[in-house]
Amino acid sequence: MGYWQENLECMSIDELRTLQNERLRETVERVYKNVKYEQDKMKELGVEPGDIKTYEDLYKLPLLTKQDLRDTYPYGLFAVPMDEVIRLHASSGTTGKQVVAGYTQNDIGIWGDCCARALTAAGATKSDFMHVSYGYGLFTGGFGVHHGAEKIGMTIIPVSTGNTQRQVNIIKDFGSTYICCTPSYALFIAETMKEMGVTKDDIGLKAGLFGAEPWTEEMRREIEDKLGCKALDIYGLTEIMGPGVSFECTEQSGMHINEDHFIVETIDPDTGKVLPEGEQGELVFTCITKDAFPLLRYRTRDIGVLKREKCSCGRTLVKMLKPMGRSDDMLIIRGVNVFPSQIESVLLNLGNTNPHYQIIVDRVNNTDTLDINVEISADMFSDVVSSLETQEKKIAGQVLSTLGISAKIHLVEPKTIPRSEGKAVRVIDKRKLH
Ligand code: DLL
Repeated sequence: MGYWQENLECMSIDELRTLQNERLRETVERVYKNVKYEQDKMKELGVEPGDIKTYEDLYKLPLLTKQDLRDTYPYGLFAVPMDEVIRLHASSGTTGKQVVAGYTQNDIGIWGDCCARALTAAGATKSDFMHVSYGYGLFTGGFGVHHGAEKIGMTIIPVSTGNTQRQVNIIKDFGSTYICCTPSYALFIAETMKEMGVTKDDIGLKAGLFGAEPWTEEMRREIEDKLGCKALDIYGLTEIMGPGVSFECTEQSGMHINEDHFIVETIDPDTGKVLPEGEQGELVFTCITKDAFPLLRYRTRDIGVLKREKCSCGRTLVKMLKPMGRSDDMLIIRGVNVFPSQIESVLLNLGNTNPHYQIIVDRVNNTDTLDINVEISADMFSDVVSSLETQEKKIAGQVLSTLGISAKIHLVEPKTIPRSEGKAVRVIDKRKLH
């Protein structure tokens, strides 16, 4: 597989650090000058741009959180005059105000390059057909991948979300060879294909770039098996750029972070202290090439692990392992920390359930309850009806032995759990409503 920008994706660590330091100094200067809010925060800590000489000085800068974005809503952290901003995107967020991101022409160009790297790493060339099922609109998914595919010169099919039967027909008739959507939607497409009598041999997908939500290795295997293509991970967030902050190569062992554009740190989510590279912690990104919205030390809430090692693909960019979830998605159930992705692993490892499940947490008589609704696969459904209870007990046993908490399992009929065209809703925490 080739590279999109070999000189940048494969540079030596010394070259990388030199480039990062230069870009960091320039960005900090510019942000200090143009963003009053950041200047005030730095002054409060007694830090001046001159104190930030290398990436090792980053820890001196204040951390930014979603609250800072809310406090400056909508444009308070923009570093250019609005007439240079040619695009706005936003993420809805479940609580509070949405996050608004702005882009200059140059920012859009860099975004395209980052996504073109991801697509090229997946083997895409200008002869390929790019089926984009991420939403186009304020969500960054559709446009981000689109810009990347356009740079490469792929034949783009900007389907956006919705009307899944039509999506299947398009994949088949238009000859889509690459697809981008959330991993949960990929499985919904696979399910719809089956209902329509379309097999993986009737379509010509080579690979898909799936992201925007956490997903497990087990889910990867399901998608690869059902769609007959390689399933690669792509990560990003509106605040930093959108998709393409990091991407997987065909080694499928973590996502290369575009470090010439973003410096990554991991911090202890409780104390904010920087952790040594390789330790699990909250990912923090600093943008070093963005004009319009260059966040410095933005706390993502995503829990990840960095791996700096020689990758067989030849890229030297540090890799982040699949984020296991967000610290604010972590459930604390009877004192035990649980990520929905851990439950997903247990369920899919059992083999006879579908990757469609919903976790319901509640509090009854001051005790947390955990219920998991999980669909049993259509083929198994008729076989095991008589022994549903045995199956439920078996799954509960696995959950208990793997996660250390007891759960009530409810096996439900195929297609009874709501499907999503975007990010799947995996958890209903009723405790928050009380
Ligand atoms: O989800 C951007 C995106 C679009 C990424 C398409 C990949 C593909 P937001 O809506 O702002 O942006 O949500 C960002 O989604 O902080 C993570 O918690 C989660 N997330 C994104 N990609 C992944 C992934 C887009 N590959 C938030 N694995 C992030 C796990 C992911 N979580």
